[in-house]
Amino acid sequence: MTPLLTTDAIVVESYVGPKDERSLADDVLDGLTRPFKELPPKHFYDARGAELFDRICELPEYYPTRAERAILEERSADIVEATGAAELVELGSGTAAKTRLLLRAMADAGTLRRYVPLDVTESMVLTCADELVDEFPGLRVHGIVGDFERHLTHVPPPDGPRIVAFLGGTIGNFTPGTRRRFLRAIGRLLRPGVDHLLLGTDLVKDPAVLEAAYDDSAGVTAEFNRNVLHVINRELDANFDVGAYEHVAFFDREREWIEMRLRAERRMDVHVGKLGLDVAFAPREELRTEISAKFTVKRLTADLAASGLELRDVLTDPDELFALSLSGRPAG
Ligand code: SAH
Ligand code: AVI
Repeated sequence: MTPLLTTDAIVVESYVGPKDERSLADDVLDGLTRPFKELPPKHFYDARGAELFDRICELPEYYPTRAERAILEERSADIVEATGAAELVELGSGTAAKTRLLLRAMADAGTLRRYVPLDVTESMVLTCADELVDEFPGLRVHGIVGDFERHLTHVPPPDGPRIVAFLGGTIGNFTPGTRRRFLRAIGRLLRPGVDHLLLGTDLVKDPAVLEAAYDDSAGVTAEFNRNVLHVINRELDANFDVGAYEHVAFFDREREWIEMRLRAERRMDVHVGKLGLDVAFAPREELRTEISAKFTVKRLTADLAASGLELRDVLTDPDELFALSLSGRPAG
């Protein structure tokens, strides 16, 4: 662990370092040598990827952020009343833009004590810690720069009734088996009968609406998708011809998930210098970069139950595009 910042109100610890270059290296070695090439989505988010994601959230086609915000605007006070939360732990916190609505409701209820953001992007955790202690006098922030798949155990013990928030539909970026394992791991941060998980899930809907959200007319999602190749070029000394990969996004109706891929427009021979690895792409060969699962309440309930969590409430926006659910470990 490396301490990054310590003041009266803020502690920020980092659990990523040279070992995490390793994690990109392992993922590239493993993912690009498979019969069907694949990379995990966490490597999108360097500083440029985080900025592109912010732009995605503003796009007319990308409704999840606005829908989730609408629910939080309407229901944050109810969520705080139902949970009595004094502490908010947030996984994949990003800029914590929507989180402010929850923190405000906690402050208004007089319960707010601590915010614990966890994100892989260091600059995000540092900036939002700084901003939030200014915005909420008396708030303490314990920031964690880390990988939520590996570093959940570094979340400090609870300081009062806790909400663990996992917003934006990021849970949909896991494959189904990993998703349930991850929900179970989140459950270990919750005390039975006391703490809650607040989970954002995008809902199944018209495939045309879904596909437009992942293939916007301004091409921002395409840039976000290709950004992972820039990351590999820079971090692992590779020579992807980034512009020669086409953005592909489609809704898999059977699995009910969006899949994003990068399609090589011609034969490509890529060298990854730091790994001493040569990778060939056939013309039109595709590399899967992300899945984004869409949910029904039935599936959500089943996933939570399989992970030892009990659904308490499901909140949706007026158009039923997105759901925020509140769940917990059963008492006793
Ligand atoms: N919660 C915000 C941001 C969602 S974008 C919202 O709802 O708008 C996904 C966020 O998760 C990004 O900030 C990214 O840096 C972070 N992230 C992705 N994979 C991660 C991982 N494995 N560990 C920690 N953070 C991760
Ligand atoms: C972060 N995550 C929930 C986004 C999603 O919708 O799956 C990432 C994203 N990919 C393309 N656009 C946005």
